[in-house]
Amino acid sequence: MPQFDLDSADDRRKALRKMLLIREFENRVSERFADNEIPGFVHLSQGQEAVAVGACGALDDDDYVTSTHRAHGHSLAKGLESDRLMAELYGKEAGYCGGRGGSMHVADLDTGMLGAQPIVGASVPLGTGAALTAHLRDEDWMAIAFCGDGSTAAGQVHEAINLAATWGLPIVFVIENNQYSEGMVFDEQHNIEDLADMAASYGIPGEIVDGQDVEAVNDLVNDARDRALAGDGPTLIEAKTYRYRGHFEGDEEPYRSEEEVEEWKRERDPIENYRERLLAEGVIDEATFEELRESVVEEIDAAIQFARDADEPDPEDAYDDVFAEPVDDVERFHDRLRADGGGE
Ligand SMILES: Cc1ncc(C[n+]2csc(CCOP(=O)(O)OP(=O)(O)O)c2C)c(N)n1
Ligand SMILES: [Mg+2]
Repeated sequence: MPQFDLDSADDRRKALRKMLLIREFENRVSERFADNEIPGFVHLSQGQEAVAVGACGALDDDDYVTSTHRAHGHSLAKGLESDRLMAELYGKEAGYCGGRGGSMHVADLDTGMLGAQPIVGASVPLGTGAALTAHLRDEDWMAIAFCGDGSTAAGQVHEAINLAATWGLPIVFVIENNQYSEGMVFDEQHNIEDLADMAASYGIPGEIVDGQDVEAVNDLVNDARDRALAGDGPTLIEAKTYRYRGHFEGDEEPYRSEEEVEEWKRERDPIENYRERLLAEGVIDEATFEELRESVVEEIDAAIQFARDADEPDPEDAYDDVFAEPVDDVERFHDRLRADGGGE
């Protein structure tokens, strides 16, 4: 069953809270990073919350997602807990990857989060591999591969989408078009206006959605998931969105104006717009909204405290989890591929 049914008032409040949680998580990460409390490198997604929450809200617990270097929103939206995610960013043992991964490598197989991928484009073949697993095992789950607009100029993205389309795999490709790839503006990198048009070259449906509208994203991904599970193959969705922060924390952003950023915040903010809609439709009142806001602040206060108090990893364990166990049913996969006419 999908995480959210956005016909239900309760689930609409949950979707709003989840977007607020992601916003608060990242605002606080930005502060803690500036204070040198969080090591490494962080990429934030404020402004893009409706894509993560709308898309992951259409998924069942058994479904998987793969993500990019900008993964906090996808991780929280899929169901990772804010405290263990924060601890991972702090490099602590209690983090999802024992503090070895940090912001750009967080993964939790139990929650269906197959991993943030700092190699641009890598989320797409990884998600396609997950979908191939579901297909070969005849299992009833699917995957979403999130990727950025910039990643669609990378070869592995096309190779993977082509295979997924040709083999009819149960996957939805969600391109978050936030209009920038590091400091490169969209039209310096692409000769088409809408990345959804790429879908025609693979013979799969391509859809454009307002990435600032959580319910529109959710509707479209719900339909695409149904197609995937019915054996009708992948869908490519382009969500038009915008990131408020620089490419990374510390980016001086010479490639865009402050006015542009302010206009998106003022006119197109996914949380403010959803708040107004739910107020207008009587799903929340101001007091309920305040309670939701306070509850996410409390949750993130606790997550930061948890991360600060957690132990450092033991250097003795540095080589644990480096090598994977062999997959025991690899022979069974070979048999199935041979029966399908390939895989020698
Ligand atoms: C293969 C590869 N090339 C280059 C980089 C450096 N790099 C990191 S993020 C990024 C831009 C990605 O843009 P996009 O896919 O639009 O994602 P966004 O940052 O906008 O979320 C680049 C070029 C990388 N990490 N991996
Ligand atoms: Mg981008």
